[in-house]
Formats: sequence, C-alpha cells, structure tokens
Amino acid sequence: MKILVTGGAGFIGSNFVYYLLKKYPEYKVVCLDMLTYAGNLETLEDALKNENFTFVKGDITDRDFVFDLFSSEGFDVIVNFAAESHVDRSIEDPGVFLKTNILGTQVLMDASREYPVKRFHQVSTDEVYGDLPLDRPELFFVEDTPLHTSSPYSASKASADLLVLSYFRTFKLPVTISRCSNNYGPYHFPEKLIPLMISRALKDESLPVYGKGENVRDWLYVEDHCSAIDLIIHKGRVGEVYNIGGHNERTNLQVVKTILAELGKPESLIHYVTDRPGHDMRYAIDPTKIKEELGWEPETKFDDGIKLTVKWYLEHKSWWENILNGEYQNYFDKMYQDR
Ligand code: NAD
Ligand code: TDX
Repeated sequence: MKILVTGGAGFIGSNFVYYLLKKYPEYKVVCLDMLTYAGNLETLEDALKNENFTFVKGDITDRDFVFDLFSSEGFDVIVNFAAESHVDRSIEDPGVFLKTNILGTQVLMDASREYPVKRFHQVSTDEVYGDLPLDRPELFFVEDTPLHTSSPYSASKASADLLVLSYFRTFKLPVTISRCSNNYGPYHFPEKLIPLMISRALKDESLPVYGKGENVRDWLYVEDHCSAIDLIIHKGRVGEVYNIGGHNERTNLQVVKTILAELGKPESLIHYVTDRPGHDMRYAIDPTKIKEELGWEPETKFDDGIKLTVKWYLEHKSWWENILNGEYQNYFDKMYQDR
C-alpha cells in the first residue's frame, strides 16, 4: 500500500504520518508539502530516517508537478490535509485560501482520475456547518446539517467538499470526507489558540482572548483524529461524509484557565482583545455515524490531553521557539499590535 499524505509537514498531517509509519510498518508513505509558513520539515526529522517514508516538496496547485508525481509513484490512497488552515489569516487575505483549498483539491482529484487510486480522502472541518447558538446545548452538527460558512477559510473548505462530492457523483472517483472538530496536541503551530497560549504563558506574556472568551470549541486530541481517518480510508464507504468529535466542549476561557493552572501561571495574564469578525459561537460534533458504522472511539479526554500537550510543549521548547523566532513573529505583531 502506498499512501500520499499532502500537508504532512503541518500539524495534523505530520501526526498522521507518524501514526501510519508506526501502525503499518509495511506501508510506503509519501508526504507532499509546499512548506508554507505552517509547514516545518523539522517536524518530520524522525520520519525522514524511516526508509518507507519519502518527503517531496511541492505545491498541490501545480498541475504538471502533481501529475508527474502521481505518474511516477502510483499511489493507492490519497489523504489531503494540505490547506491554508488559520481563520484569522483568511480574514486578512482570502485569495490563497481559495487557491490552495479549492483549486489544489481539484488538481489532486484530477490526478487521481488520470492515475487511478483506490481512495481519495478529503480532510475537512466542522467549520463548514457554521456555528450553533450557546443557548441550545441540545444541538449538534450531523453529516447532513446544511453547510453555512462564516469565514473565507470555512467557505473554501465547504467549496472543496462540494467539489469532492461532485467528483464522486459525476466521475465515480472513490472519495470520502471527514469533518473533524478542533484538534490539539504535539506539533500544533503556535498561532492557534492552545499552543499560542502555552508558549506565551511560559514567557509570562499577555494572553489575547477574543471578545469575552465565551465561544465554545469541541476539542479532540490529534491522535484520535488520526485513528478516525485510518478507519475511514480502510473501511469507510465511498461517497460518504463522516463527522469526527469526542464531546469535549469548552469555552475559550475555560481552555486558557486550564492551561494557566497546568503551568502554575496567574490568570492576570489574560487580556481581552477585540473579537474576531464573524466569530463562530459554538461548534459541537455528533460522531454517532462513525462510531456505529466504523466502531471509532476517541481515547483521550480533554483533561488528560491538555496535560499531555502542555508536557509536550515544555519538553519541545526548541521546536516552537524556532518558529517564534522566524517569520511568525512579524505576523504576530501585525495581527495584535492595535488590538
Ligand atoms: P497546518 O496549517 O498546520 O498545515 C497545513 C500544511 O499544508 C502545512 O504543512 C503547509 O505547508 C501545507 N500546505 C499549504 N499549502 C500547500 C500547498 N499549496 N501545497 C502543498 N502543501 C501545502 O494545518 P492543520 O491544522 O494540520 O490542518 C490540516 C487539515 O485539517 C486542513 O485541511 C484543515 O482544514 C483540516 N482541519 C484542521 C483542524 C484543526 O483543528 N487544526 C480541524 C479540522 C480539520
Ligand atoms: O489569540 C487567539 N485568541 C482567541 O481567543 C486565538 C488565536 C484564538 N482565539 C479563539 C478563537 C476561537 O474561538 O480561540 C478559538 C480557537 O481559535 P483557533 O485556534 O484559531 O481555531 P478555530 O478558529 O476554532 O479553527 C480551528 O478549528 C477548525 C482550526 O484552526 C481550523 O483549521 C479547523 O478547521
């Protein structure tokens, strides 16, 4: 079995690469990643020592390059993680989100038709469903909840989902889609809430909480996302969408306070800043379908996962400090200086 993991130098893709190499020592894994600001080859240092792993630097929107790669490698399965993934950046500059997330997906699917694959799996997000109100805790996203996006990021992911389903219906491309809730864990880029708060709290810097901090996210430890995708690509039904989430809803303020308690830092570091435009209120996944059809169960509860994550960031300071010393710093100043 030869699997192409696009975006494998990013947060979830790299965790998936390690998951595959460990669980299936006989599989060949190829990672295609352009190494944007969010891609970090250092993350794949250990994978690069494995003879079943190959890294290829390239852009999923580069049709000639992608077709040549598919022609020479002959992939069985494609798992498309490659994307622009940060909502705040999509509000600053939507163009690259549309290019990578929509057109990049099209190029990968066209190549999958030309050089047939057994499965094309699209890694999507719960953000395609929009948000839920805070005062209706009984509501959850199910697979046929209407798409109702808020940000250019989520609109680009929803567009890609529609395109993927159209390739199933029109061209019979054997696709699956997963829509997962917020992930956290090792190698999470420190512009996203949890690693941003850990890395800043460790330096006693202020922690920018948007609005009142009452928005709710449904957190899933990244390894549980990997095990769900593993099940879907091996046992999922083609043409189907699977929601992934573990019922770990927390307000942003609860998350930040948990991190501060774990690090023994004071809550006075919390600093309320202007809200994100169009900020989604609540995400909450109903994972019944993947549980009943494929027997998926998440293993890590939030209270344990956040401890593991804080420990990982404490033990891997050089990984995130290298990022913070680079281009990311300019980005942080631009986003937060007038906030
Ligand atoms: P990330 O930003 O950490 O990583 C994205 C990776 O894609 C990077 O390595 C980057 O270099 C690569 N990439 C970007 N543009 C590319 C291009 N044109 N060609 C090749 N590679 C390119 O993202 P992540 O958080 O790991 O998310 C991975 C996927 O999972 C995304 O599709 C995202 O929409 C989805 N998702 C993320 C979450 C979450 O909580 N982070 C939740 C649900 C779904
Ligand atoms: O500095 C911050 N302060 C803050 O209050 C940041 C970066 C975020 N927030 C809030 C905004 C959100 O309510 O925390 C919450 C989480 O924010 P992000 O980490 O930016 O994640 P989110 O917008 O929820 O999107 C994430 O989950 C779904 C991923 O980035 C997406 O790629 C995924 O599809």
